[in-house]
Amino acid sequence: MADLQAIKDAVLSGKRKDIVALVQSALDDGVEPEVIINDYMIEAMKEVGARFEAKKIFVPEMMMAARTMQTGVDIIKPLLVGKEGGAKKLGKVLIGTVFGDLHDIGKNLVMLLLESSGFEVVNIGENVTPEQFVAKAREHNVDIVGMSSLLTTGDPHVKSTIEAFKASDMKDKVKLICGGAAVTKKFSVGECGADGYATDAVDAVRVIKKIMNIAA
Ligand code: B12
Repeated sequence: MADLQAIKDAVLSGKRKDIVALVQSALDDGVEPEVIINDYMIEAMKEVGARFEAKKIFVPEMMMAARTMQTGVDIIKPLLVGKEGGAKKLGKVLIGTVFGDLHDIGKNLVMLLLESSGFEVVNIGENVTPEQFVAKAREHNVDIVGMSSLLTTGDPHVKSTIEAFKASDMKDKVKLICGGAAVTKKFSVGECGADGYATDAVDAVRVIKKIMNIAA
């Protein structure tokens, strides 16, 4: 019988060596990959954040948890991405984490879910300047640009990235969507003028389909 709580505990305590066998055993028992990610690994990362905030753990522990989660996601990834096979792509999305921010787990999950939902995704990494966002969107001729921001110090960079798009030749070509723990709909859409905001990876797929007028 799959021990799903043990998956959560392994991420929480950064037991990277254990996660492979635990996730594999859950998959072998028929647990849906989405359930493992959403209900156990993401929940564990939320708890990690709360413990960090309460000064019960520090950056090294947070790093171990993040690496453990990434290792678990790597096992699940082929299963999710394989789902859409060679089907025609719904659209092209560029995704990156804003300047000054190195967090990538959430962004990579959004990418994974978009790919498994039939989108082509170009991942331009972390610590991306507004100029790089615009240049890469032009180079790859994308429909949507996703910005991830986990640090509240990233707010000005979210704003300046949106401004850079609005001042560029890309302004009528791409739609902009924001997400990440530091961003709100009020800030990104209301104050900065993004086209959309999503709370999590599932919501990101829903919002992007809505923006692109694709039936859910
Ligand atoms: C893991 C982690 C780290 C890891 C990152 C490893 C990695 N490879 O990403 C490490 C240890 C490196 C790290 C470093 C730091 N971190 Co940190 N980190 C976290 C932690 C615990 C979890 C983040 C995470 O991966 N969550 C799991 C994923 C699945 O969730 P998510 O990122 O929110 O993504 C989901 C949604 O937000 C959304 N989404 C995300 N991106 C996008 C993009 C788009 C387009 C869309 C539509 C949706 C979307 O969908 C995702 C999937 O569902 C958070 C706590 C938290 N609650 O967020 C702190 C947290 C973000 N970190 C914090 C801090 C302070 C730091 C450091 C400054 C610490 C330090 N003193 O050095 C550094 C900053 C380094 C830098 N320059 O970026 C603070 C930020 C506080 C603030 N108000 O700004 C937090 C909130 C912790 C806390 N409670 O204090 N961190």
